[in-house]
Amino acid sequence: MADCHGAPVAEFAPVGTPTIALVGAPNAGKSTLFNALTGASATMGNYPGTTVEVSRGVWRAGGATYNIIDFPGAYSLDPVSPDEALTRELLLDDASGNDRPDMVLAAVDTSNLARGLYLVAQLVEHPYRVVVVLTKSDVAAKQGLEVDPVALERELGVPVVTLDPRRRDIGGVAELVAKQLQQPAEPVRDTAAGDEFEQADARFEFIDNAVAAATVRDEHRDTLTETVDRFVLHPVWGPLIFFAAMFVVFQITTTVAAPLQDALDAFFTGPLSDWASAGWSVSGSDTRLSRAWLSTG
Ligand SMILES: Nc1nc2c(ncn2[C@@H]2O[C@H](COP(=O)(O)OP(=O)(O)OP(=O)(O)O)[C@@H](O)[C@H]2O)c(=O)[nH]1
Ligand SMILES: [Mg+2]
Repeated sequence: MADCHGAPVAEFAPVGTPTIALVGAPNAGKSTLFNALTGASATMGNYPGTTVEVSRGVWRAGGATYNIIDFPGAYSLDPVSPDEALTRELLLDDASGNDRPDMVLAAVDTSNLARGLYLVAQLVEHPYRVVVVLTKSDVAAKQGLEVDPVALERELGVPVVTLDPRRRDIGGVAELVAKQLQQPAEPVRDTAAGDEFEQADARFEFIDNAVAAATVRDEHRDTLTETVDRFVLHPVWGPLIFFAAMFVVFQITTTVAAPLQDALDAFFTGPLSDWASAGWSVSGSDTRLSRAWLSTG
């Protein structure tokens, strides 16, 4: 929808419209997906009772309409930031008194699969309908990594779809969301017995198995950053590179900067000063005064 100037404006869905929470690790592509789904017609504002800003929009997919809330990035439901606290509060504690979302769309960066799946591993222990959207498969492919969404779906127990939200190719996700909303909201996995550390260990094991089963190609090629890191973070080469870099900086500030400083100094006290005093004398000013002023600087 657009206003009379062609700019997108916020839409409001009728009461009773299903609400979908868009969650995932920071930088997973949530907002890009949100824009693709809603056509960027969003309202921004603090989530009620918090200082955390979220975007809300309406997604029209075929005959269906959904409210979408784009959450800030969260790696897990164990909050270490206000952003993560909001995700937990809304999805689990419901202490804010706001309506619980009917479904969760979890964006997971394929090139950081294990890291992105921790939140999913926690979500499937709760009574939620979850759909996983694998983003950045192009980035993963460049690193030699390819993930099979069907195998991942089998391992996780929730639907998985691969898409590039920048291309707005979102047909697949609409179908999965419509299907999931027909299903009862119930946990897919039991939370492991024991304390929170034992539960976290069980999730890591679950994720490792899922990643191993779903990875169809892993010819990991180092990115430029990883190659540089291998040298500069090396216990022997790292300090040597650091001292070499410091030496170069020191040399630049002394041997290279000193002649430049001298040249600038000579220019200001020589030709520039002569030119300015000549100009002043032509205009009738006191040449001796101006020359004295310029040479003292
Ligand atoms: N190459 C590639 N880039 C993508 C893809 N999806 C999203 N991006 C890019 O990833 C960057 C981060 O995307 P966002 O949508 O802002 O990520 P986010 O999850 O909303 O990030 P936070 O709100 O900070 O948690 C942007 O530059 C996107 O264009 C993808 O499938 N492939
Ligand atoms: Mg975002």
